[in-house]
Amino acid sequence: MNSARYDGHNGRHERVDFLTNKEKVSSKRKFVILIAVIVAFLVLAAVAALLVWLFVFKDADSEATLSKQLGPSAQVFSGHMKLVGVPYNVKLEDTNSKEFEDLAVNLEAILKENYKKDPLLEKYHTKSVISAFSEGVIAYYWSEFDIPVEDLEVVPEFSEERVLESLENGLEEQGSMRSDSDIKISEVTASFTDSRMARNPRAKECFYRLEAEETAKRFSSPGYPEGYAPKSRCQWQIRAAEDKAIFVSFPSFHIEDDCADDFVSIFDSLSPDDSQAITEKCGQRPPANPLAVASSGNIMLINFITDSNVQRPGFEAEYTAIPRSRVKTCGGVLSQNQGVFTSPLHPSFYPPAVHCKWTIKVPAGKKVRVKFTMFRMKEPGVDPRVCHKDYVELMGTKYCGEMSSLDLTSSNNVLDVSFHSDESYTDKGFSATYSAYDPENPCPNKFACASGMCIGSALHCDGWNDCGDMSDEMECKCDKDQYSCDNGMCKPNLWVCDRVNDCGDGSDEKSCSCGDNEWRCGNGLCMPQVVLCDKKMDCEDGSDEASCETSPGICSDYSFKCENTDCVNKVNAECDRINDCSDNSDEAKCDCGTRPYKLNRIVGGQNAETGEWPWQVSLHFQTYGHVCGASVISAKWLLSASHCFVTNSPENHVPSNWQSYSGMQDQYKQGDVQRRAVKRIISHPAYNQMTFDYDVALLELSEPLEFTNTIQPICLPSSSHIFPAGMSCWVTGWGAQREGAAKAQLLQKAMVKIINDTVCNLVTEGQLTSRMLCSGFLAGGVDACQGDSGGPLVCFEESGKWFQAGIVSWGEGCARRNKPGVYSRVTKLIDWIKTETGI
Ligand code: 4AZ
Repeated sequence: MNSARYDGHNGRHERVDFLTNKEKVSSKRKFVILIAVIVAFLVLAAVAALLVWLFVFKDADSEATLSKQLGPSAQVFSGHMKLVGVPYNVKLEDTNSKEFEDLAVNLEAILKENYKKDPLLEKYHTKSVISAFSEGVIAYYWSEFDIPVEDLEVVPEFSEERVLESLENGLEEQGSMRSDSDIKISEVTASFTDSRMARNPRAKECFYRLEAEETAKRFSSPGYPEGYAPKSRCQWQIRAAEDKAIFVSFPSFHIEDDCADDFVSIFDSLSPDDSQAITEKCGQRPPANPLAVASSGNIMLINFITDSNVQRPGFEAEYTAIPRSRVKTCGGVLSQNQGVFTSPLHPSFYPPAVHCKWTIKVPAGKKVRVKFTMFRMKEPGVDPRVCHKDYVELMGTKYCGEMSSLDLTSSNNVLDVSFHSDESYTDKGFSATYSAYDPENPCPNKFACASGMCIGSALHCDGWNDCGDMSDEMECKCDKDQYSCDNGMCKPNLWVCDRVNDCGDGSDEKSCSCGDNEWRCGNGLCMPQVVLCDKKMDCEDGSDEASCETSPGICSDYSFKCENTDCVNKVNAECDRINDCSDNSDEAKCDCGTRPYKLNRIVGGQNAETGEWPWQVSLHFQTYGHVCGASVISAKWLLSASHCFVTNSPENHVPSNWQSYSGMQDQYKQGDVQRRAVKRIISHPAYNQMTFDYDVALLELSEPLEFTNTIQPICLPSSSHIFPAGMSCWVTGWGAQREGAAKAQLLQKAMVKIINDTVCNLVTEGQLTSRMLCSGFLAGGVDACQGDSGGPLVCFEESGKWFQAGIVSWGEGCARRNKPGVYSRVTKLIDWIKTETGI
C-alpha cells in the first residue's frame, strides 16, 4: 500500500489513500451494493407509505370529501304567531317601516329566547326572521338551525313537534312570567320548510310586496321571457283588502321540468309554511292548461326557486282581488231536471279551506244520475282510497285523486254532494252534470248499467266493458262464436289466445301456454324451444329472434343494424337511452317523439290538447280545407299515405295544390300553426290502388319547420322494432267522428290496441299484406275514419319516447265490429323512407 502526507489548512494532518487497481474494483463493488441497499430501502419505504396511505389515510380523506359533499345542514321551520295586545297598524305591512322593524326585532328576540329552553335548538339556532304581518295581528316567521357536518347525526331530532313544543312552552312561561310584556303570543304554528324559501324581506333581494285590486295587474319572474338565472330565490307577498281573496293566474309558465331544481311554490299564507301550501309546480304549461290559483283569505305568498343551469323563460302572472264570497260560497239546492255544478272557481284550482254542499232535488218518484266529466283532486301523500284531505262525498263515499269517469245514481229523489278542501294543496277540482231519471225505465231503449249509466243495447253482452263496471257483460249467455270466460263473461272466440286479457281474469289466455319444451311466439303459436335465437325467423313476428343476446356477429332480419354494420339482438334497441351499438348509432338521431308541454291530463272526452300530438299535421287540398293527415318526421319531411295523392284525379299529385299545417289543434285557429307549401310528393312506387299495399308517401316541404312546443318530430322505428299485439297506441286526426259524418274541427285522439296479424287477416278476409297492421278493437267503437288517412298511429315506449307504428290507411267503414282500422306498417317501409329522405 502506497501513502503520502500533506499539510491541511488547519494544520491538522489528513490522510489520503491512493488505491491500487484491485483495491479500486473491490471498493466500486461495495459502492454499488451500498447504493442498491439504499434504493431497496427507499422502495420499501415508499411501498409502506403507500400502504399506510391506502389503508389509513385514504378512507379518512374520502370521508372528509364526503363530508364536504354532504355539507352542513340548514333546518328551517316556518309558521305564524298570533299576537295579543298589539294593535294592528297598516304600517306593519311595509317591511321598510320603523313599525315593522321594531316589532320584528322584538319578536325575533322572543323566538331566540324560547329556543334557549331546549339545549339542542339553542345550540344550532342561527337566526329567526319575521317576514310579514297581517291583520289579526298575525306575524309570519321562520327560524333556521345550522347543523355542521360533524353533527349531522342530530338532524333527525329536529322535528316540527320539537320546535312547536319549545315555542309553546315559551308561550306558557310568557303567560306566567312576562305578563307585564306588551307583546303576547297566543297561537303559534311551525312547519318544516325548504331552506331556499326562507327569505328576509329586509334584505330586499328579489322580494316584492304587491297589492291586489279588482283590475288585473301582472308580475313576472326575473329575466322573463329571455330566461331566468340559476340560484334565483324570489318571493312575492300579495295582499288584498280584508273582504277580498286573491286570484293569480299564469298566462305563461315555462320553467325546468324537474321540480327538485326549479319550482314555483304558492302558499295560502305569508310564510312558506307547508301546511298552507296551495301548490308547487314546475315544467311547462300550454295556454290551454294555465295554472290559476286562489287564496282562501286576503294574503298569498309566491316563491320562485331555481337551481338548474338550464335556461327557461320563467313565468308571467296576473293577480286580481276577487270578492271573498266567490271563494267561500258554493253549493246550494239544485232543483231543475238537469244541470251542471262544479268545484269553486273550476277550471282554476279551487281555494283551500272551502266546504260546500249541493242538494239535488228532483220530482218525487224520480232518481238522480250524476256524471263527473272532469275530476282531479290529487294531493301529495294522499291515498285515493282513504281521501283524508280534500274530497267529494256522495252517498257516504269519499272520492279524491284523478278519475277518468265517475257515474253515480241516487237511491231516491234527493242527492247530497259535499265538497271539502282542507288548508293545504288544492287542484283543478271537478265538473259534473246531473239529471233526473225514471227508475222504472232508467234507460229508454238502452241498456242500464249497474251505475245507472245508459249504453246502446247492442253493447250488452258484446264482450266489451262499456258500462265501466262490467255490468253489461255479466250474466250473459254465450253464443256459439263466443268464448265463455271463467268469470261468466262472453268474448268473441277470435279473442282467445291473442295475448290480450279480454276476460279480465286471464281465462281467455290461460290455456294458450305452450308445452315445456316449446316457445310461444308473439302471435300465440307454439314452436319447439330450439328455434329460440337460432338466427332464423321461425315465429311469424320474429319474436323468437328478438330478445337474443347482443352479438355483433349475428345478424338476422330481427336484429337492429348499427351504422358500422354490427347487429344488436335486443327488442327495440333504438333510442332506448342505452348505447347498444359500439358506434352508439342506436342512440343517434333520437331528438324525436317527445312532447314538451306538461299536459292537463283532464280525462274524459277525446279532444286532443294543444301540444299533445306535436307531430300531427293537417293537409289541406286546394280550397277543400283538411283532407288528410300526416306526421312530422324531420324539419323538411312529412310522412303520409299514398292514397291521399294517388287518386283518379291527377291534381292530387300536384304539390302546389297542398298546404301543410303543423302545430294545429283547431282547424279554425291559426295561433302557433306553421303553414308550409309542399315542394315534392313522393308516393311509394309499389303503391297499389286496388289493395292499398305500400300506402305511404313522403312530402318535402318548401321551407323547414321550426320545432316548438307544439311542433316536434315523431320517432320512426327501425325495421326490427316490435309493436306487440295488445299494445295500446294512439291514433289522431281531424277525420269524421262517425262513419259518414263531417270532419272534426278539433284534433281528436283515440286509444287503440295493436291486433294480432293472424286475427286481423281473418277479419279482413285475407286482405292484409305484410306492409299492413291492424289496430283498434274487434268489438268496434273506436277507430280512425275518413279524413284521418295519412295520419300517424303512435305508441309510447318505455324509453319515454313516442314511435310511429302505422299510417292511417283503410278499413271497412269506421269503428265497426270485427272491422278494425288498417294501417301501413312503418317498420316495413322504413328503409324506403330513409333512402328517399336521407334522414
Ligand atoms: C278513410 O276513408 C278511412 N276505419 C280511414 C280509415 C278508416 C276508414 C276509412 C279505418 O280515410
